[in-house]
Amino acid sequence: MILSYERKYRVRGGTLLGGDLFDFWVGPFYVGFFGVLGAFFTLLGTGLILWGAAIGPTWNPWLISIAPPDISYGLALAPLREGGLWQIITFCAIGSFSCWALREVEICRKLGISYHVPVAFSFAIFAYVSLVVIRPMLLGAWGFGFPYGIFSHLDWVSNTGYQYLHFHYNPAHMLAVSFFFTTTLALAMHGGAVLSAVNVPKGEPVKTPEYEDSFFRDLIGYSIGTLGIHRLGLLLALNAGFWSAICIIISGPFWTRGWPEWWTWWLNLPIWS
Ligand code: BCL
Ligand code: UQ2
Repeated sequence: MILSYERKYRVRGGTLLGGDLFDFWVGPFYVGFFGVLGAFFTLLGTGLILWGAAIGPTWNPWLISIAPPDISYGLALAPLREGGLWQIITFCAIGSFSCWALREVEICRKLGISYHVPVAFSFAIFAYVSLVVIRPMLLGAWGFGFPYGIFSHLDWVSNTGYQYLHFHYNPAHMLAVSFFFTTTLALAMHGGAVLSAVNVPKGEPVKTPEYEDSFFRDLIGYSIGTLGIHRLGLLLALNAGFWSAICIIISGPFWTRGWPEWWTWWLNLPIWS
């Protein structure tokens, strides 16, 4: 189904690759070169996960896992059953996520809007790439990537965390966690503010944004404003993903001991030591 106003926004051009060739829609979906290439990566990657499950020991969805190669393979390619599958699946995943981001860019260009959404998604891609490419390369083996499985990736996070004794002491992890929590606080406040203003008795006009400003000025003497709350939300969310990526990249490549020990510089400041 196509909405009445949609035709107006279905304009030619704005493509980065492929020119007019893939410049069409299938139902509500814009396709584009990156739609076609992305679908290829997605189908191949998903197919390989299914194959990996089929040659594995279980079909229990909680236990299916596709592991990276042993550390002894270093940064070489491994045989398919020895982590090679994981390597191709990782390649497909990055290809698929990148195509998705570039398809977002093409849609932005068609509409003449800015690139905030693809920029935001690229922070999520960065966090994923930090786990399966950047950190493994800095440590010298694909085996440092995390396994693709529900329980197995949880085990990886736990094991990796305890390798540094107490991951809560990782300063970048502290920032990431705080940004995640603040993001949910901001979204809850914003969702609540908007709903409270539009939730009027039947037949009455909804309240204007001035009511939202007034609510927060009455409460805390400050309103960040209707545009401002969205800027803040984006800033908080991007920082959550960014500091997540940093916290794992520095664990191993730049700090090999327990994270509690990192804080000795602070404990040893001449002010109190
Ligand atoms: Mg910790 C990481 C919070 C306790 C060890 N930890 C994280 C971060 C986050 C966090 C800051 C994971 C989010 C992230 O990377 O997003 N940890 C957190 C909290 C606590 C906590 C809140 C808590 O105690 C309350 N952590 C602990 C304990 C340690 C510990 C103390 C274990 C014992 N923690 C670790 C380790 C790691 C973390 C080790 C990490 O490696 C991880 C991290 O920082 O990773 C970067 C970023 C988002 C992504 C990576 C998602 C990317 C999405 C991609 C691009 C798109 C996917 C598309 C999808 C496949 C499509 C689906 C299709 C549709 C369904 C149709
Ligand atoms: C606001 C505003 C909105 C909002 C919200 C606020 C009218 C509809 C939630 C209030 C936000 C503030 C005071 C910032 C809070 C700071 C952090 C770090 C959570 O003023 O303008 O628009 O939704």
